[in-house]
Amino acid sequence: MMPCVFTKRGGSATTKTNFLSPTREQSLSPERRVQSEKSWMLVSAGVDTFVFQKACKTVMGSRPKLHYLNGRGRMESIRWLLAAAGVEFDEEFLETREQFQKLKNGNHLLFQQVPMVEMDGMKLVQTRSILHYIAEKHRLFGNNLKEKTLIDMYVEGMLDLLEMIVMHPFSKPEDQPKEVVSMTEKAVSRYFPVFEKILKDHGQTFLVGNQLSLADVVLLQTISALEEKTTSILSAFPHLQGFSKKISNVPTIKKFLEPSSKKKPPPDDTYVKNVYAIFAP
Ligand SMILES: N[C@@H](CCC(=O)N[C@@H](CS)C(=O)NCC(=O)O)C(=O)O
Repeated sequence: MMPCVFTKRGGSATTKTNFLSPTREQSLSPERRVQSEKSWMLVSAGVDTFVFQKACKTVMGSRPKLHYLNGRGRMESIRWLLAAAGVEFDEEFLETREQFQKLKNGNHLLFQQVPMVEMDGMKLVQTRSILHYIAEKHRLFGNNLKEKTLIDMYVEGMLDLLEMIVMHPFSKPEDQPKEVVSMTEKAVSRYFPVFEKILKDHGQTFLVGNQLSLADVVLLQTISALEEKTTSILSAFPHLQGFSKKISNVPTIKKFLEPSSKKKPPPDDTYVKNVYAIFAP
């Protein structure tokens, strides 16, 4: 990406408008000087480089912007994935019903729902589609159709579990303990044995293709959310314990697991009240 400092908005072929002094320009590295020249060539060709560079940055280079509440919900897998991919992102938190209405009125939400992620000039919605786009873009979605399908199947299984976890804080308080028992039971009898066997059978660190993928990220997110409720949930799964440790140490993920990251805390009463205030009809 060419920096925007070399030419002034509306610079024309007859006026090479340069913000840098000749001495400063001389001090540039050869690469920066080539960039400067390229900018000058664009101006000569009648292209407004300021607008051109800004457009490039907006479409391809800028940080994704996440639109959701300041809480986990359906956005949390997307945060995990972006973090795992080493992508810095910004967040615009929905705090009021009016803000949500404004997004809807502005036709920013295809189906009038969030999560919505602005990236690469698009306004992406539907959690799974967003995950697929980011995973594909950052090579976290396998190397061939078979790997992609395995990753997709594993992720769908995890998202079924995560859906229960996402909805859990909205159940009646008296039903919540029973739900935790039921989630734990589902995890240890239906889902975790599958991943334990996969890891045991192929003996590799990652679930698919011997490299980090969306499936690893979503599985770790699910394990971590369930461990918050049932600390010993992995006790019968030695391979998943090893997996959890290794994936947590992938540098990008390790950083996301640090307290200062954009990872959200478990939902509390304030978050639940906010959700009702913003979304309830
Ligand atoms: N299938 C959609 C479901 C999105 C969804 O239900 N979003 C909720 C917030 S988590 C929402 O926007 N609710 C407001 C509404 O449906 O009017 C997805 O996975 O993104």
